[in-house]
Amino acid sequence: MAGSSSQFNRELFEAAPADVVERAIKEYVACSRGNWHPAFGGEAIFDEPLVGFAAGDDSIFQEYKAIIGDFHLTPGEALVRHLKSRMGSEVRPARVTVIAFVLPVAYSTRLSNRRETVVASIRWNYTRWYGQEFINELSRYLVSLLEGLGYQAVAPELADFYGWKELPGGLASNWSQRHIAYAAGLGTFSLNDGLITPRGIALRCGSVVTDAGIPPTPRVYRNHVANCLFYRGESCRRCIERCPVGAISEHGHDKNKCREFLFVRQKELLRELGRTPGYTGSYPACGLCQTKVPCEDRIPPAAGSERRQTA
Ligand code: B12
Ligand code: SF4
Ligand code: SF4
Repeated sequence: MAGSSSQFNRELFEAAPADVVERAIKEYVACSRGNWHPAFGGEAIFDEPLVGFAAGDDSIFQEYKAIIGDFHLTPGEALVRHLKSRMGSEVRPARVTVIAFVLPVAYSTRLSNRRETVVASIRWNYTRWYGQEFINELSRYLVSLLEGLGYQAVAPELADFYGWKELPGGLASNWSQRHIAYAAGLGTFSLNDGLITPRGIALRCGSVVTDAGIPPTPRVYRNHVANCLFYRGESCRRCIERCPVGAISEHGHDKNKCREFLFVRQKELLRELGRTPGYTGSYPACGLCQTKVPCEDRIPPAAGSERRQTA
């Protein structure tokens, strides 16, 4: 009777698909050991996630081809590529939905990074390392959940078609998680490029594309930089001041400078500071511009009501 029980689950899913997916993601984040910092007594890597949905035929995905580049995939293109690699032939799904999730970095990690001025804290580095492994695990879980219900699903960042392009302004992937999260109503961009959500800018994010129909989340923000104080004309420069290499200015974020710091200069600095390679783990991080800033854990309130981050 496996068929009828999966039919039953599918009926439950179809009655409230957004609620089922949001709950599944939140429960997975709350319960999975993958969301434990192995080196810090099993403390959580991420807090409760935000979840949003976008329709695959939303015109914003075509706009991204102009904003980012022609190589940036629409959700439909991502799913078609996935189906082609699975079935060998071109299958066009009748509907396409993107599920986007934002994982806010836990308080203890943000606090540790607030204290840093030169390189990231070890907790922040381990969040880049184990946190990304957890995002991959969560994405695979979501895919198998949807496939178990009889839908097609793919996590584009884990697919063989995922890649980057080296543009003059810096690296750009063919599946930008922040742009996907923006399309799914989860936040806006900022002066330092980071996505600012109701849970702040100190986060990591991910997404899955499926042929299940899920109503889209409305985009409530005035424009694509509405959550950043600088673009609201409130003269915030905190992320500029936090960057150890001057990669942020009133003209925005210099990705090449940031990247050079992350992958080259930082190594020398860590040696000078006497830190072993284990300090960064498998991937160097930084994120000083995402901590001890007014947008760290919230959409910053208007001037006058701002609570300055201490410690
Ligand atoms: C390449 C990359 C980098 C590069 C370049 C960063 C960049 N800005 O693109 C380097 C190595 C420098 C880097 C550094 C970091 N990264 Co990085 N990186 C990526 C990666 C792999 C791809 C990003 C990408 O392709 N962007 C595409 C380009 C075109 O986007 P963009 O230039 O930012 O977009 C601008 C324009 O589109 C513009 N825009 C103009 N007009 C319009 C109109 C509309 C309507 C819209 C929507 C936008 C728009 O707005 C944007 C902001 O200015 C993603 C993972 C992924 N697959 O998405 C992670 C990712 C962006 N990185 C992340 C993080 C956390 C970091 C670091 C903090 C390192 C760390 N872990 O400690 C730093 C932060 C640097 C910074 N201030 O952004 C997070 C983002 C978290 C956040 N709050 O935004 C991501 C999403 C990883 C993840 N899975 O969570 N990263
Ligand atoms: S620190 Fe200020 S200027 Fe920088 S992203 Fe946050 S709100 Fe915008
Ligand atoms: S991640 Fe570090 S180097 Fe890059 S912009 Fe932010 S503070 Fe500067």
